Amino acid sequence: MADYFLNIHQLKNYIDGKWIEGKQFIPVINPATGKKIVNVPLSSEETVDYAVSSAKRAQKDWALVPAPKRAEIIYDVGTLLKERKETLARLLTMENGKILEEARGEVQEGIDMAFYMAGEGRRLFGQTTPAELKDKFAMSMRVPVGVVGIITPWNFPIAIATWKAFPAIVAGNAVVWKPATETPMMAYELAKIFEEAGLPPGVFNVVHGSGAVVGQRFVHHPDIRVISFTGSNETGRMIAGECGKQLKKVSLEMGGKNAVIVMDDADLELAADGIIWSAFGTSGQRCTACSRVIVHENVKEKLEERLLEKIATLSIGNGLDETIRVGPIINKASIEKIKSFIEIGKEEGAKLLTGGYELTGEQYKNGHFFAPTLFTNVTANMRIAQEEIFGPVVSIISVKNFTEAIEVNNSVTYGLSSSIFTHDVNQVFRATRDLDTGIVYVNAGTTGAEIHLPFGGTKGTGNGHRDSGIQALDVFTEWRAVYVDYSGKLQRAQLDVE
Ligand code: UN1
Repeated sequence: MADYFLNIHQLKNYIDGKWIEGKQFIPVINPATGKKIVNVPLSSEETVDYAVSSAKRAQKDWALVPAPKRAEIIYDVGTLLKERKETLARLLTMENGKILEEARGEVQEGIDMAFYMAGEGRRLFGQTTPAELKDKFAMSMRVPVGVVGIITPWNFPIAIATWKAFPAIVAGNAVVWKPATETPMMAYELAKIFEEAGLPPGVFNVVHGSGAVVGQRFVHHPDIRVISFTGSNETGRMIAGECGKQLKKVSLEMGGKNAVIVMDDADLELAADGIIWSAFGTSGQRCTACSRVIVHENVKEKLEERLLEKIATLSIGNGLDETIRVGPIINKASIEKIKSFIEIGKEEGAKLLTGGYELTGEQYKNGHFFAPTLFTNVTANMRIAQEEIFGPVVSIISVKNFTEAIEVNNSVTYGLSSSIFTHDVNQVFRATRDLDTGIVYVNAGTTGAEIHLPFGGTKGTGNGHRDSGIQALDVFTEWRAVYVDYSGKLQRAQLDVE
């Protein structure tokens, strides 16, 4: 792997099929070791404008390529991703920190998305429907929107980009992508793959840089007709406000405060495994991470014992070491945010069961690591139970019954993922009806969404759109209604009723 970096010290933007040098740069730091990986450009508004004009030009021809042919390129992209899975996973661990096993899983999401969307090239179904007049044909069809702006976070640097870019491209759009500056290597690799797969220049473009410059320009550029964003609630609201003024379509996915509910009939061993995996996997830095456990009071203590036993076995360190179960936190600012929530939890009167501190020993000194943390005796309205911490911190809230469990789950402003552990079939169906989240799991943790189902949530998690699944196509296409009158005379809808 060391050799890999000898040739690249500085990443470039990928625009119109060309690699464009940047002018200003910031370093990309491995969060486990503190070592610099590469420099990433901080691009200007002019660079965005260049990318958008290239995309606009390329999109005209791309939209005329038959969808099954467009999809063949996505299929080839999937094949290349599959061939390079291990290299990509290692790079991903280096730039993001997630353990290798999870990094492989994330690359696999991209591979799955490629093959799924490649199939969509031969579907992209519209509807035919009877017309109300004689000798008249009616149908609806999807048409591309034009140039799509994609803004993605550092916590899933490749999977989320594929959820957005692949459906957009299969549907006949051109893409301009701003990856997170913390994790630009996946963008570099994906651009190379698109180039090798033979995607025409300008259909897929990468512009590195900050949200304040590149992201802002995406939002304001009149020729970007759709913004698909995953990131913080605060930024998402700003984007939505601006896009609203411009009547620009915008799809937002902005995190969660996801809970696992454990009822008193649950398999506690399984529930504890589900909680550990979804709370401390990716060090809790997932939109879908479990950050609340809502437990029936009868089994609270037993569950806590099991969680403590399991936490004690978690090895923390550099994710490239295959024995490690929990990797680093992305950067110092995130560590500070997590620490501040530990203080808030204590002040609010929650009891710290384990963790609550940054790891500082010799092996941790150059990176950013935080101990898996459990708070108990938390009440539903405490800030630690309401706000997204984005780290390995779980709040345990005890409840008296099922109804209260559902109420507590739904008491947050987010609505991404939820889970219930129970064997009672009535509770299972009530929960799937009443949990106010876009994703519901039964007898599994809150993470692990599959790419052929819609991903997204209710309330403050989004604005009604979904990533991945067939539903992603609704973000990247307009519906067109088409009427063909073959009667040879003027027929007037709604008037010629006889
Ligand atoms: C995210 O955290 O933004 O369901 C995405 C999951 C993953 C995707 C998470 N498949 O946890």
